[in-house]
Amino acid sequence: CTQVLGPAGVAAVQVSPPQEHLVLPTAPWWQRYQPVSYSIDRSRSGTRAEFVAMLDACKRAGVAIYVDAVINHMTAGAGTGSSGTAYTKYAYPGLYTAADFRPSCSILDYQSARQVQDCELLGLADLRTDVPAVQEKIAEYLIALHRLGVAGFRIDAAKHIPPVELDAIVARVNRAATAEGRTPPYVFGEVIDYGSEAVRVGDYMGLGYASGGVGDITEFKYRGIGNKFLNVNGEKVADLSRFTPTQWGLLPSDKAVVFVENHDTQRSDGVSYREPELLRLAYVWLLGYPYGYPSIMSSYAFDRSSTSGRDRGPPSDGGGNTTPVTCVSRMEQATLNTWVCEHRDAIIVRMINFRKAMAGSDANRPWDNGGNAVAFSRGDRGFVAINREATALSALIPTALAPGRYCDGLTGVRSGATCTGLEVVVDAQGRAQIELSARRALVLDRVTRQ
Ligand code: QV4
Ligand code: CA
Repeated sequence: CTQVLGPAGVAAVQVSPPQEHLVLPTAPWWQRYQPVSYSIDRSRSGTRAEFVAMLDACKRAGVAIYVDAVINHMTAGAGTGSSGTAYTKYAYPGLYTAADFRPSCSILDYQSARQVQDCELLGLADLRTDVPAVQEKIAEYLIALHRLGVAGFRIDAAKHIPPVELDAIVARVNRAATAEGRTPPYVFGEVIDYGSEAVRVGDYMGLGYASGGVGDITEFKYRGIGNKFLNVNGEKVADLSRFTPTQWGLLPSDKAVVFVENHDTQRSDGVSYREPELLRLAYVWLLGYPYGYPSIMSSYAFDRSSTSGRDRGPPSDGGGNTTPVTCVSRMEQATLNTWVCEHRDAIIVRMINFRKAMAGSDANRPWDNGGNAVAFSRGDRGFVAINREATALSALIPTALAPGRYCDGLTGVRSGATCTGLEVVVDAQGRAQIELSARRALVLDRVTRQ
């Protein structure tokens, strides 16, 4: 927060579930998605004091923290949690007893909303989120975090919690915040909806509003942009020049949390640090195009070709505790068990700046080459060009920019008459002569105009 995120202009960071969690000998990353209690005294990331120190440092740097809130379920078995709590699947000392869980059943049919919401996701004990006492315990957990300075929550497995019940929980949190003089937290639900199941993103549209809060939803369909960059199934980058949220059946822009990949999807397929050039270009689109609230997945390197590789937790000590993070200096250098830290990539950081500079401007003047190059303007203030071709691009492209000489925001900075990177001339008709080598992008901002 102090050295990287604050200076880069990052608004917020989503952190891993901080509560007490399941502990297994192999310490897979997903331990943290099986809560044992709502204590934050000890997780694999450290102690409560360390968590609070992080919150304070980030707050000072102007960076908000969003917590991944695992509130649909507890664990799938029995054991001792990361803070030493002994539990069984339906009994968590001082917190939940068997009566707080729904009758056990499996989710077999995603066409049945009732099954999806009232049965056990992955065999995880499903909380009776319809019961006020359970709602209150979950809300107390979130309220305690909010009091500490947590600014928002990702609601894990929101699709598995009936919207009215989730809204009742969020309302408790919002009302407590208002009563105590704090702004209600930002909340967004993880609802995976590719368009073919009973539960839809639209079911969660009003989340938190009745109680004065703000609620968004993850928009997984937008991951489709990754396929354009990977060229899977004949898809190509030029397809994006005709992109509109309605045509893709997406949520309205101001409701959608979007990403190239998240911590789940990055384990199966999708564009990743393994193809750094493509990943950078996908981020130029994600951050350059005005749709949704974008998030950047920051990872450690792992092998996605085997189950044990996919399950592998972050670099840890012998006790399964995450060790302090050291980032590789470039994505290209990532090797097994190192931190990739995509969020530090120079292109991605410059795109964060560009996105902020362009806030409030539309996308217009779409252009493409019919293949793997695309371009568009942002209001009359900016311009984005992406060349994913294996060869150089040379094209005269219409823009909404005023004539002049512009300095590419991805490779250079303007100081007086000098541009330290690529310079682009926009002619009297507003056309830009774009020369981009293979798999490169550029962005122009009118503040660099000479
Ligand atoms: C296994 C079997 C089950 C069996 C169960 C019971 O697969 O069929 O019923 O045992 O014995 C881990 C294991 C998983 C195991 C489960 C319970 O991987 O094999 O089930 O534990 O022991 C993360 C991981 C999961 C992990 C889970 C709990 O991704 O692999 O499961 O944590 O530790 C849907 C949902 C969506 C969800 C997504 C994964 O709609 O909400 O599946 N995404 C979120 C998180 C995700 C997290 C969870 C939800 C659960 O983003 O990271 O799952 O909190 O699409
Ligand atoms: Ca449920």
